[in-house]
Amino acid sequence: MGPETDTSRMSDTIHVLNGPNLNLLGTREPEVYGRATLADVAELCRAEAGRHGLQVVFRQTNSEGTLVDYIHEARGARGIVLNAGAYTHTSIALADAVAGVGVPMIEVHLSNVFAREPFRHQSFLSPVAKGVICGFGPQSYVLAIAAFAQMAASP
Ligand code: CA2
Repeated sequence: MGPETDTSRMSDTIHVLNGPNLNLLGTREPEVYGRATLADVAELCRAEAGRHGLQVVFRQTNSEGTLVDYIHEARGARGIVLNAGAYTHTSIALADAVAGVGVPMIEVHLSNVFAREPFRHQSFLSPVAKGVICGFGPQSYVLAIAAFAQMAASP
């Protein structure tokens, strides 16, 4: 087994980080974001991670600086699943934080941002992401966790 296939020393923790207003999920705009709450999304993430023997740290903040701190605190993790909300479209600080920690990050969105307003088509995070998943509602998060599990199995 070469070093690229030896997952024995790899962290089994994935940090799922959520940005501004995602605490409102399930309470408003169900036609855009669905009826699941953020607690429901956390549960789906934990269930998917558990299927792969992985742990989840699930966090949400409305503050850009706190999101930078959460990204720093994910140093050493297997991966970061990041829904930065509207900061996706504005934040160089978040992009720098992701590039700085050296942890692979998958950008996720509940909605298909490319089917929405043009300002949502621009992401400062996509260039520093391993990949981007959008448009599948809470399943976007589940797919990202499955992708990390699969990347570890066959990088
Ligand atoms: O589709 C996504 O996941 C977004 O990241 C959600 C952000 C939006 O700014 C991005 O363009 C796409 C907005 C999160 C706000 O979520 C709410 C949920 C329910 C009610 C109000 C806001």
